[in-house]
Amino acid sequence: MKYIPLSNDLFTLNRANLRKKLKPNSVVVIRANDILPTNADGTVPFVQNSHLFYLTGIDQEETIFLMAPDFPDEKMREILFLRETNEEIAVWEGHKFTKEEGKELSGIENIKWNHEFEKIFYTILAESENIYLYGNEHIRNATKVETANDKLVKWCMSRYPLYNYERLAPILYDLRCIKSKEEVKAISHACEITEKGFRKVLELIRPGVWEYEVEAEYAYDFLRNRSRGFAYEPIIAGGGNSCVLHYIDNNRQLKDGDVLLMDVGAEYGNYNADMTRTIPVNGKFTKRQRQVYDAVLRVKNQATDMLTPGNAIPEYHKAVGDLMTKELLELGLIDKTDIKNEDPDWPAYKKYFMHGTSHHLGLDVHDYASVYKKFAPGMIFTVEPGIYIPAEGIGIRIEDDILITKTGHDNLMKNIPIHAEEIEDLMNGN
Ligand SMILES: [Mn+2]
Repeated sequence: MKYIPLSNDLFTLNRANLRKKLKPNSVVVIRANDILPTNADGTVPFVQNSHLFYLTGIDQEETIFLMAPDFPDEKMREILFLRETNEEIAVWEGHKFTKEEGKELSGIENIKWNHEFEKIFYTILAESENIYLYGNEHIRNATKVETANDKLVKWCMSRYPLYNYERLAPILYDLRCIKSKEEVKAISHACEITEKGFRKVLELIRPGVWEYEVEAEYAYDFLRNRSRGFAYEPIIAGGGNSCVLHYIDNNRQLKDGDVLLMDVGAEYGNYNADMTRTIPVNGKFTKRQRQVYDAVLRVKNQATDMLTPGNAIPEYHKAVGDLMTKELLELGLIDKTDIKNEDPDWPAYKKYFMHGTSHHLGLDVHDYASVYKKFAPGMIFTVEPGIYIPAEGIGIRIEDDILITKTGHDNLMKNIPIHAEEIEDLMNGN
């Protein structure tokens, strides 16, 4: 990994918070994601299980974390199992964490090699009643792949069928949606790296540049700043492509008079930024583009004002829908009849703004918590309204990352240029 490790106080605090949520005589066990295959002997770059990282700070494959807070022998209450390295692994794959490093990164005292896991787990179970395991409960999770933790669940439940099983996911989702100071710092840093990339790109863009050249510029800047790279597949969408919500081909040439929509964020220390900016390819918005741009920006600003403690996603999304309806009327994209005849489940504004406005952001780009959970200090949300008009080849989305505070909110992207004139000035070297 390229980043400077986060303080192990963060992971120690996370474990302490989890401990408070467990039933008496419980065991928690969670393991690293698998390294996934591509073809032949190829593999996808390793991505750690975000919950295991949250509890241990360990960014390495084949890691297992075991916690049994009520176990009589204090030394056995928290154990981290690491992949045992050898000379061959050292030659082919390079360095793997030593026990000392595992301890330093995680704050966990008792570090074992992972071949010892089964025996120790069995010993701990002898004094336990409940076993907490992790299954992915994100409402949009639709993967067909069996994960390392899915396999652990199967193995554990067939090997030890007489224990009481509990779900780790709801507890971790609840804890993870409130970010600690250290986490806010990491996400803010990812936002700063994203800003650097954006400012560079503003100088580079002109008619004739290709979308992939823009993508390459961000990648260069992110890596130079100790980021692993993109937090998610970047969307670099010129002209009509800006209306394709998940456009990731990034293979077209930018044309005079077009807008360029860029939904791009840097990763840092496993934390993510999620930004969208839409700019004029030639450095000056047309009158129509500017009208739409300012409408989206007004909705974004008013939506941000509603990201305060006590509000919640369902009411919030409805209120943003009302703001958007007003703007679309002004732009002449919908009329009063459209609104009168609208389906309450799919209001008229959805024709031009068909996605949600906000999602949690953290170790996962789409961090997860119940949509009914009230906004609370420490939550970080994106705010990302858009208006997409395929008939005019104009798609505009503007997205910032917002921290909810006790008194309101703090925009973690407040330094990233957003006003139309500001963007035009920077593009024209003013
Ligand atoms: Mn987003």
